[in-house]
Amino acid sequence: MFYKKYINKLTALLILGMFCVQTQVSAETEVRLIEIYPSDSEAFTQGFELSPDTKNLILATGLYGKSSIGLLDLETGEYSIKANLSEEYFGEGITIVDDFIWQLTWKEGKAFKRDLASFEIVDEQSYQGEGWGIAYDAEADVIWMSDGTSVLQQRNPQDFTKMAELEVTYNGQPVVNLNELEFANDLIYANIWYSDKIIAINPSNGEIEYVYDFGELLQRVDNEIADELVDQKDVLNGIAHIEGNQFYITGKLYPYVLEVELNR
Ligand code: DDQ
Ligand code: CA
Repeated sequence: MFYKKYINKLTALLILGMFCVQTQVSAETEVRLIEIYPSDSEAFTQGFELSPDTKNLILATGLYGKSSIGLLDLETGEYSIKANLSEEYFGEGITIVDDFIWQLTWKEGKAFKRDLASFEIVDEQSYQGEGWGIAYDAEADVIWMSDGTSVLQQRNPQDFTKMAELEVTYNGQPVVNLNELEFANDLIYANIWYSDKIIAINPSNGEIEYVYDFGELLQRVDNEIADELVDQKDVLNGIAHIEGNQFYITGKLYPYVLEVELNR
């Protein structure tokens, strides 16, 4: 029958197509668990950073009336709040620049600049749109900021003025909901809201170079810990670079922090 050869051609095309997609997305990555630490399951984590002297793990939380910034002790899982935001602000990402911290707010269009040692507000700047994640590239001396769209904003780390925009894409398609950020290894690492994946973005063209899938690991850890706090946890959100390919990872209302290696 005449259509059979078309079916064969179609099948061949389909297989070829599948192969192309496969080869495009198959950059091999590995998430390797090093250690599990306790955390505060009441912390609605929105920002996560290791201080430059690696002595303090700084955490910032969200929700109206509950937004704060403070230190997380990995030995005990205790989160000690150093400053609270007033209740009209929903706290978002944080990043350290020299001896200060920028802290974003969700829909309030305000970035607070805090002293790294005292956490006191020393300046505040306004921006258009929402604030989600933020990360500092010390080498290029620029800030990267996410706002829930697929476009990252590059900002001046001193006065917060907007310098440029970068559309983030995967195989040419824009990727939205970029959340907590971290700059390391010449890449912008990002959580994606309501995803168990962390992506690594090339800052020169916005292309996602690596995808780290935490789904299986989180399932394994949750099964192991198996208490009700694990069931109450929200979305993966919190990337703090240690050194090389080592990171601390956590999420909103997570009772734990994972130390992992993100290998390519
Ligand atoms: N954002 O962080 C992704 C930008 C916004 C998160 C908003 C989550 C609202 C949750 C409200 C829960 C009330 C218990
Ligand atoms: Ca971070």
